[in-house]
Amino acid sequence: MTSADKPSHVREGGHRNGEGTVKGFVRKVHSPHPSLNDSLEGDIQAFLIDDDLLHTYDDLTKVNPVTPATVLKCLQARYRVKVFYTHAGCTLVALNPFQPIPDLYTPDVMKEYHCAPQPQEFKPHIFIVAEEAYRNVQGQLEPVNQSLVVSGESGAGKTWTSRCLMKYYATVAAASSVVNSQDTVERIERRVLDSNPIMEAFGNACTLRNNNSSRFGKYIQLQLDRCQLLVGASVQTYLLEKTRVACQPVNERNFHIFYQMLKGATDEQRKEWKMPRGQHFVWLPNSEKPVEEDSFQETVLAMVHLGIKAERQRQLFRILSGILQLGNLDFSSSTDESKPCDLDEQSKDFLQRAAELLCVPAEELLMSLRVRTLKAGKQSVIKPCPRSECSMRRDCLAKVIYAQLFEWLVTFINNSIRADKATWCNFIGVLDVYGFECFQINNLEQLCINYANEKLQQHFVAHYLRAQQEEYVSEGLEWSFVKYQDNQSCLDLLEGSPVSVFSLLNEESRLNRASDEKTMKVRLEKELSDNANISWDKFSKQPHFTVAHYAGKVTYQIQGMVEKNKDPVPPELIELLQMSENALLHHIFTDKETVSPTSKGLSKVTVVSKFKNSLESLMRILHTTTPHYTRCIKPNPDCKPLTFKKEEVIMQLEACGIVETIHISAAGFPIRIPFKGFMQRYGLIAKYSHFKSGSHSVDAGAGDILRQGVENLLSVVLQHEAFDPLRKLNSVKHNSWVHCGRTKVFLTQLMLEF
Ligand code: AOV
Ligand code: MG
Repeated sequence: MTSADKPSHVREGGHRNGEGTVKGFVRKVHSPHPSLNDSLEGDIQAFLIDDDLLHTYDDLTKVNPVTPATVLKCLQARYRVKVFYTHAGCTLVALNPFQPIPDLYTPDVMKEYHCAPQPQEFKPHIFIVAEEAYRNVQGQLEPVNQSLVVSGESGAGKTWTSRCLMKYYATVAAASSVVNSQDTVERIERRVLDSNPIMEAFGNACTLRNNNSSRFGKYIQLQLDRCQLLVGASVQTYLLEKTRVACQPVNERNFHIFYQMLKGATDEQRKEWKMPRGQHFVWLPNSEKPVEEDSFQETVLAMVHLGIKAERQRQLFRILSGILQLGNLDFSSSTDESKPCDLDEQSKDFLQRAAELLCVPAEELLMSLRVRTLKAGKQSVIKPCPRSECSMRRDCLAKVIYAQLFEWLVTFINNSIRADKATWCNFIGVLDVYGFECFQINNLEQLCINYANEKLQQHFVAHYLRAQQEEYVSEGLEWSFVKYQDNQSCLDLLEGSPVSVFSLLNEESRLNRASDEKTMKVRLEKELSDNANISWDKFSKQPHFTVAHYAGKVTYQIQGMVEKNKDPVPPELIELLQMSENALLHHIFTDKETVSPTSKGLSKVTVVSKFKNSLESLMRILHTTTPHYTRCIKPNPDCKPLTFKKEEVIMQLEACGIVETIHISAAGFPIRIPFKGFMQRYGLIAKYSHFKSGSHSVDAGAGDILRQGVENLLSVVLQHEAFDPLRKLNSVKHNSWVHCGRTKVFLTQLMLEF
């Protein structure tokens, strides 16, 4: 490619593998790593490169020396000139611009990356990761499924990045023949993309950290056929934060879909949904706040594309509106304890509306909310509930409906986008979970979210930081071990056995004790104080515990945690919903496939047990794939455009172990090919190419003979004139680019590119 044909994305300075890399190319492991407390200025002085060139460093492994301060300075310099992606060895760092960047994600740019013989030569971009995974699917010897793991704290840009990745594949891997013009159902790529606005409308909400915060986790597998075309997809979701439906933290909002309805409904719909203009809904705080994701039309259009028929949509929106009406019910205590709680006139009106929208008898609805039925053998006794329990039942009804509706949607989406098993053979998985979060008040929701992030970090630690280095050692490579922060002890604290936060929570949940807060606190203190990741503030009056997560310390309040973990659903509520004449509501509470055991009110499976199991099965899938990591960084806590706060960024870099990653990548050999594969791949080339020395035998054999063969082959290949520039560039012996281990050949990226 001449410089004239190079698209704008081709690197200018070429600091990943061009001439400017001489210093950086000499692999050096700098340890111990200076910590944040070290003088930043001191580190900067040790910087061997010109400050003016800092922004040209496309790969942090080329920065010399690699310290938190130099990495930070480089990223800041790049951010200043609006360069948001930087390689960090095996990972890609993505800085959130917090403003739309025109021309960065257009289909033309996608095609340029896709068609490039060497996309790595282009400027760092999420599309390089996407393309690498896409090419990897074919595998060196056999096809391998790929996973794109996107991580970062809340608001860092994971969901945005996942959308970009999906758009990329929907563009470059489009199976253009699958067009269904007669039907309203759109072609598959469109449908896969349309699953996003629907899931975000129902599963995202405005929080203090992110106006479009994901309140569920998702792993979407993009299914590819033999020709690498996108033929379908399937989504797995993880623990929706359903408490938000009935209780929104101060200054936060409910799920987008409710506000979309409120804003986007036609007069006719308002009438049907009993949502007159100006009506206040208790469960819709901060409605006036303008949030970009409030496009009702977009959500409805996506539903149409996915094949959700008009009548189903009608049922769905009536249910949602029914939920909102429930939120306006206010019970007042009855003076006579033997009598059920009362409703004021206004509440009676909302009860009537809710009953109509949910298509259940108003009397039955009221009964299920304020009266408990105790079954003793064949007899049943009814007992009025105190006011607090009535409210709890009302909230529970809303939550169980919403959670089931969400599950139904996900199942519907899957049925609409999933390819027939016979048509696809490989997948690329995109993982986007809720990011690490720490609020003033944190409860079971944050504990689960942060636990999910610990699991992902552990996957990275185990797969990359630990396994890569262990492999060097076991393969007999000389290697000075890079120390890293292992978060295993935090995971042991949370989920380990025999005792952990989860095991104690589960025990307390099963015991059905009244004052569970205090006993929980005492047990945590007594049974887990050996673990250095847990602590308590002696002066705090609230029962709490503090966990030192890899991404920072979070204090969790214990109050309400055990109850949330039990997540009980009174059976009367389920019986009521099964009575509904709203076909969708009836369906989701009677259909065997969608009704989960918990919604029957029978199950003893706690929230954390279920979540732990689902994450473990996710980890098992991830382990069978080749992972690609993208670290999203939130450059400032206020989501301000183009604002870079050093303290914020360095904390995130340190938490995810970026410096250690760079050290291992810079000094390491990211490409490993088993001897046999190596011989199959390069043996022939060696035989038929014109080498300066052709006297070596390059035949494959077994065991040591095979290794000898590989060594011979390597020494032949390395004499080839193609490697002259590399030799000139770098006076170091060839074993810094390639190494022959016990069973594998280790190559640097650079070597493979030659
Ligand atoms: P998250 O997924 O990591 O948070 P998002 O992907 O929702 O964060 O990003 C937050 C906001 O940052 C988005 O709504 C965009 O406005 C902006 N943004 C992110 N990436 C880009 C980009 N590449 N270009 C322009 N704007 C961007 V959470 O879901 O809260 O953990 O639970
Ligand atoms: Mg998100």
